[in-house]
Amino acid sequence: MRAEAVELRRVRLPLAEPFRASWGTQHDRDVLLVRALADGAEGWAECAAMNEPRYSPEWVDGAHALLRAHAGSIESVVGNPMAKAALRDALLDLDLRAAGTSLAAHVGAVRTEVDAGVAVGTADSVAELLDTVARRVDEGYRRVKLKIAPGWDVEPVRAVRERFPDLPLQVDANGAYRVDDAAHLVALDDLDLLLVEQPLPDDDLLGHATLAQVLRTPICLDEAITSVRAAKQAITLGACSVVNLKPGRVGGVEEARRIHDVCVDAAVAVWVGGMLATGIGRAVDLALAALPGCTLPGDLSPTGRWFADDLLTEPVAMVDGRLPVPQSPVDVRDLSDVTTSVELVRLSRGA
Ligand code: NPG
Repeated sequence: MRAEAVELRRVRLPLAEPFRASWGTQHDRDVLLVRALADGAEGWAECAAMNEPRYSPEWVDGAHALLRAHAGSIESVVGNPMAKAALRDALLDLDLRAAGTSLAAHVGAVRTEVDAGVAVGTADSVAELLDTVARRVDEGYRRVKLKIAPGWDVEPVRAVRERFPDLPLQVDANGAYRVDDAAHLVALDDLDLLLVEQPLPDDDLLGHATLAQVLRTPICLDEAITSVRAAKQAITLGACSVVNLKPGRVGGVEEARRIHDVCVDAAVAVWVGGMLATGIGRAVDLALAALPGCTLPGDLSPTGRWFADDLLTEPVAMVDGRLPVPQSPVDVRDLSDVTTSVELVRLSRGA
């Protein structure tokens, strides 16, 4: 279906708890929503770009400006995968709604529910970290990921492992180490971790391949996997044996599906990452997590984990540590009370 225009809508949502990453602490999420419009029909997507460009070069104001200026010719734009993903996935949602096909069916989902996993940020003390992890385990999450950074790694992770000997546990460095840290990181090998995620900077594939020779713990890449080509290179170089799939990071759900397929062919395990998604983005994440190659639990939590009051959709609830995979398009509620701006961009070409 040919879209005539896209609505670019910004909503500001307070986070139910602060999000602490190595690059800072965030208290709210300024979300860009894209609504594709055609002949009375609509399609929705959420842009993964964050308030600030600290996880990757994109940020919400940049993605917004890019789509305002280039929505009609997005396929000739270089880079900017999160902005592209938002537009492409809104257009895909428009088509799927019109066809009455669920995204889960479209991508080839093979499960109707998936295991929930949770990411736990750095803490001020090991005691505080243990309390947080205990709370998450009580809530029923089936896997916990701990953020690590130089100065906050082996000791806190060991404490969590000692307190929870059977907990499926993994760590994420968001690129905070250098290959020279290999001798230090090797201590993680005794802690029975599922994987260590993106230990080195996103452009250091060779460093990851070197590290993979030294560590027994499987290396997973996140930031480094920006496309099918990047995935093939990383796998061929031996830079990773696990891949974190995020549709925003790779330019949309179709590229994410292709990366999944490349990983399955190479016997590389896949799981779906999270970027503080509202119910709109979460539905996409859940459909991908139901693919056959997604054999590890994702960073997938109920919507209430990040957004206590301001849900954009029906809440996604966790039951017995699992989340349902949506079988129909999400119902987006009236957003007027959380909208900070809205504009219409006509698509004169392509799209
Ligand atoms: O539950 O959605 C979630 C958050 C999981 O911590 C999480 N994601 O590095 O993967 C990550 C991290 C992240 C969050 C990255 C926001 C970028 C933005």
